[in-house]
Order: sequence, then structure tokens, then C-alpha cells
Amino acid sequence: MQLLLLTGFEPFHGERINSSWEIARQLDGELIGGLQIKSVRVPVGCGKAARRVTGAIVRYRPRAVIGLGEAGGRPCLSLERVAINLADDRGNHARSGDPGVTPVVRGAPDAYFARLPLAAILRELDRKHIPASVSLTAGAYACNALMYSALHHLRRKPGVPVGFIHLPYDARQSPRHRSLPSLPIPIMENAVRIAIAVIGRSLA
Ligand code: PCA
Repeated sequence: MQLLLLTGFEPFHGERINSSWEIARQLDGELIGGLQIKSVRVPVGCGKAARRVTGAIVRYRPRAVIGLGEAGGRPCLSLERVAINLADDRGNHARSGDPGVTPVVRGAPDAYFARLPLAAILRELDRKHIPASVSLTAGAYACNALMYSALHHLRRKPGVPVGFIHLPYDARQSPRHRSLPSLPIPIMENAVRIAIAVIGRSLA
């Protein structure tokens, strides 16, 4: 059975849930587009996230990798196009100042592009009326570090699709963030299923 490694993050910044793990754990074990989902929960921190995802890749030898993460404040699903070799553990609290130049992987390339059929995924989400867009920055925190290290680790296996999807807050988080956008988990979960089905078709 071919596995798709699906990662989701622990709650952080005082939240009780993280939409990314809520969805990943829900999909664990499902068979979608010929790929069996293996979900892994990831700690929030650049180094820890990078180690967890590379460890999971070594252990499960997945046919495809999708990272999920929460991007509170974004209005729709973000299909990340780029991961950069920059690790800023100040996280989302860092609204100003210079993040410095700490790399995710020392001596590695400045950036990698996602290896997912983003246009086809976007088309399918549009067809199902699920709001999504392609994003040109995954930030410089744990989500970017996870995406970067997965792409770096699998750089010699170009046939393995690797990418990352940022999610808005879950609607259950909206009482804490009344002026920020959110989506109900079932809609986001369906979106991730659709993305995986498109990836599965691209491998068939
Ligand atoms: N979002 C953060 C880290 C964990 C998460 O879910 C980020 O965007 O980097």
C-alpha cells in the first residue's frame, strides 16, 4: 500500500486546538485516490518540526507528503508554492524586526518550490466552491521549516509529491478571534481530501 504522509501541528499560542491536527487525525488511515493516509502530529518549533517530518519520512517511506498548518487570520486555504531556508523561532509574534539568517538546513539551497499539482488542486477546489489560493510565503516559522526540510530530504526523489497547505482558524476558534476569518473543519477536511485525490490521480 502506498502511503501519503499527512502532518498536522499541535495547538500553539494558547489555542486549544490546531485546525491542521484536527483534520490530519480525522483522515488517518483513510484510503484516498489510492493512497493510504498516515497522519503524524508535529510539535511547534522550527527544529522540532523539521526533525519530526524527516524522521517520519525515513520511517514510513511515503509516496507523497502533505504538511498542514494553521495560519490564523488567512481568509482561505493557502496552497504554499515556496519554502525558504530561514528559521525564525519567534514565530507569528515576530511582527517586526530582522529575523536574522538562521537556516533550516545549513549550507542547503535558499528555497524549494512545492512539488504538488497546485493548479489542478485549485481548479478542483474552485469547482467545489471551497475558497483557496496559491500563497507565495509559508512564513519563516515551523510550517515553513517542515515544508523546507521535507523538500530538502526528498530532493533526490523528484517523483515524490511534497507540499504544504495552510488553513484558516477553525470556526470553533472564532470566539477568540471575532474579527478574523475562519472556516468550519468539515469544509477544510473535505478540501484536504480533494487535494489528496488530485495528487493520487497525478500518480496513477
Ligand atoms: N502554524 C505555524 C506553526 C504551527 C502552525 O500550525 C506556522 O504557520 O508556522
